[in-house]
Amino acid sequence: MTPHEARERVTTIPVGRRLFLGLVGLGALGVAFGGAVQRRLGDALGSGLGGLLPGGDRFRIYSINGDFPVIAPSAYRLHVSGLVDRPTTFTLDDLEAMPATTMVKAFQCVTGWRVPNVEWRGVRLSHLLDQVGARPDAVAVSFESYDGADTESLTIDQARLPDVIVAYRMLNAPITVEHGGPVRLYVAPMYGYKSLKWLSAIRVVDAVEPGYWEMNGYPVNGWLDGTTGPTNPDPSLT
Ligand SMILES: Nc1nc2c(c(=O)[nH]1)N[C@H]1C(S)=C(S)[C@@H](COP(=O)(O)O)O[C@H]1N2
Ligand SMILES: [Mo]
Repeated sequence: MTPHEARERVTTIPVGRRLFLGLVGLGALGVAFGGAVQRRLGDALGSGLGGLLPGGDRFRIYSINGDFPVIAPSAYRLHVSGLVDRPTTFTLDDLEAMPATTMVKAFQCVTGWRVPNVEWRGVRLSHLLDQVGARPDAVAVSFESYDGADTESLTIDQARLPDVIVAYRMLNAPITVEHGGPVRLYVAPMYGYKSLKWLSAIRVVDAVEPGYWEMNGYPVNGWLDGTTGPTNPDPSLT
C-alpha cells in the first residue's frame, strides 16, 4: 500500500473554520519568524479551538487543511523508502516492539505557547534508519503526513539525534487523533512545527526538502535555542 492509498482509507474529522482560516492567512502572509502577525495568529488559533478539545492540556491543536485524519491503530502504516537498502512498511505493533525511548520535555510553538513537562515515548528515528539500512551517502530525511498537507525534513545528522523519535505515546497515553496519533514525529530540540503529526511516510533523500512550515517563512533548522545548531550543513538554510 502506498502512502496515497493509505490516505484514501483514512476518514477525517472537520475542525473549526476559524482555525482553518488562521492557517490559510499564515500561508498567504508568509510571516516573518517570531513576528507580531504570527503571535496574533497564534492567539486566534488558541481561542478558536484549543479550549474546545478534551485532553488539550494547554496545547493548541493545529491542522493545516481543517481536518484530522482518523487512523485506527490496526490500520496504521509507516512507509520508509528512498536511499535505503530495505524499504519497509512498519505497523504500530512493529514500532512498539522496538527499543523505546521516553522523554519529559517542554513543548514549544514558535507562536509563543509552551507546555512544560510533556512525556513522550517512541522509537528513535536513528533506530528506524538503521533497520532499513539508510545509505551512507544520504543527506536528509523527508516526512509526509496522512493529512496530505504537512511535510517536514531534517538533515541526516539531525534525524540521528537521540532525542528525535517516532512517537506513539504523549501525555502519558496513546497519542490522540487531534495530537497526531497513532504516530507522530517528535523532534525534541526544535520548535513544535518540526513535530509532524499523523506521520505516514519517511523518505531518505539526497537533499533537504523544505517542508510546509518552512515554505511559509519558518526556519528549516528550528532549533529551540535559536542557533543553527552543531549539525547545520548550510548556514543559508536557517
Ligand atoms: N500534520 C500536521 N502536523 C503538525 C501541524 C499541523 O498543522 N499538521 N502543526 C505543527 C505545529 S506548528 C505545532 S506547534 C505542533 C502542535 O502540536 P499539537 O497540534 O499536538 O498541539 O504540531 C506540528 N505538527
Ligand atoms: Mo507551531
